[in-house]
Amino acid sequence: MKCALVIPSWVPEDIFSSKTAASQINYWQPLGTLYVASSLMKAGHDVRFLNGAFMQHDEIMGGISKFKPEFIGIYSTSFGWKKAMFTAAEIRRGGFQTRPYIAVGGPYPIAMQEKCLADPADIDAVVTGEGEITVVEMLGRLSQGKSLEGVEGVVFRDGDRIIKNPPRPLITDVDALPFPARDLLGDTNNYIPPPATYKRKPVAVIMTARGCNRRCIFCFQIDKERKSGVRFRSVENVMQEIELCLKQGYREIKFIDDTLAADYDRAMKIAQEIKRRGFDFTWFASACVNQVDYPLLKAFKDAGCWAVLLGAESGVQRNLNTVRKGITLDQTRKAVRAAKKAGLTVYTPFLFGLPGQTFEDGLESIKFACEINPDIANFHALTPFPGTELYDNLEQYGTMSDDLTDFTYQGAAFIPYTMTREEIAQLRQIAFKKFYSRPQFIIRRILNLRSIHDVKAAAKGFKSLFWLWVKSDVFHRREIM
Ligand code: B12
Repeated sequence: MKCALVIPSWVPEDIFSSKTAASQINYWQPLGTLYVASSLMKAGHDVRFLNGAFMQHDEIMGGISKFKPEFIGIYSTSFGWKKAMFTAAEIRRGGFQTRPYIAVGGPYPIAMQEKCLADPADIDAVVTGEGEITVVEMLGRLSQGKSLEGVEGVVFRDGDRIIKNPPRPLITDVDALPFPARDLLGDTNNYIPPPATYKRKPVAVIMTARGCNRRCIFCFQIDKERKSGVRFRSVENVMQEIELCLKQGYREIKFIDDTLAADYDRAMKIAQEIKRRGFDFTWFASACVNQVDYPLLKAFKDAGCWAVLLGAESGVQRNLNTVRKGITLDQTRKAVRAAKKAGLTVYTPFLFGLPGQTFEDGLESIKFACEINPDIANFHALTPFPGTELYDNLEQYGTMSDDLTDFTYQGAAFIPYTMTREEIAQLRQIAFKKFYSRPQFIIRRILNLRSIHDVKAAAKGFKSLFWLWVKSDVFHRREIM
């Protein structure tokens, strides 16, 4: 069958203040959709990928009318749902000779399931979990004009009935999955992370394991109950994907595992194998602060890793406990120190608007960020994504925006009972200003400039800093353009 996989059109200003978008925008490869694509291609289907991160809506519609797909799969986050529905409605208005079958997938449909089939009836089905096997089975049925009855992991429209099939069990043999179809990406240089978070390009994204066995109340996971823990790919399988990426010309890899160190020995093995095989690429990984130590981080460094993201989230233990982060402040201090000693650039995200967090707690977190002194700190606003414990028990924690386009970590979607929306925006402004205006930070940043790219990244950072000093409401709810 002819299949089009679509990420609806979006622009950075849909998410970020135009004043800071340049230093914040992230274009990691959409791995999930590329996994679905490679499974469809392996099953013999003709697949096109239309990524709205780099295409206007009309271009997407033009691509669809030219290709005339029989099946259209639309990806959606919560932020992207309105755009997904709009895209489906536009396709229906397109009046194609053969009515394409439209299915949606991704974080929002996985969380909302049959609710995604509420009127208007533009969307035919929802893939309610991992899509690789499910979508191939769906097309097997559709190509024979058969019903989707019994296909696990699908909710579908049958006339005016909505049929909800049992969920598809999570894929355990992750080694068996074909590697993501990166060939469908077009110009790979488009897919760059935020300026200060990569060294070389093009940058590939790899996920060496699926899932997380932590229970942070704000984190969306396909495996909501964390019943399957972490599903690891073999080190050999990961090495083969790295090798393929290097053959495809990638020079940097971002490992997007929620934590690459979920299994300490395996993480050490991955680093040692990269070194032993002499793979020439730089890489960036994320890890939980109480899963790493100096020997492991040094092994990362020796294998080409230049930066590590350590999820600090807050500088107040009570706040960390409320969101069940499962770490201590001392573990964060120790991990940041060890990473610096290993010569790695340290990146720590913080969250404001945590349930129970007060404005004073927020100021305490900013103090903590300056104390541990990472190379890069980001200050997000907690977002109650559907499918999370926070979302499911919202009234226990605070209030939520009813505008899905606010679900972007940028500060309008969730307000704890202990703070106001204004205070969250104010804290983010104070945090970025205070952290990035410290003389020691500016001197270190200038002394660490090693390439034109570093200078450009620093320039974008200082431009954002300039606006943070000039404008007092950079993070206040963005006026709808
Ligand atoms: C890579 C990534 C990105 C990339 C690419 C996203 C894209 N597809 O366009 C970039 C950097 C552009 C991005 C941007 C954003 N992201 Co993002 N991102 C991720 C990340 C880190 C990895 C996604 C991934 O590849 N996972 C691995 C694969 C295996 O899982 P998967 O994507 O879920 O895919 C499976 C299923 O969903 C399904 N599936 C996937 N695609 C499709 C498509 C079809 C048609 C079908 C049927 C099925 C299907 O099958 C896949 C294979 O099993 C996730 C976190 C995570 N660990 O998943 C956050 C995540 C998806 N992002 C998130 C958010 C909030 C955003 C932003 C709003 C953030 C921001 N401030 O910029 C924007 C919104 C962009 C948009 N257009 O909606 C949230 C979404 C939560 C929610 N419920 O809405 C997540 C879950 C992070 C989190 N934990 O909070 N993101």
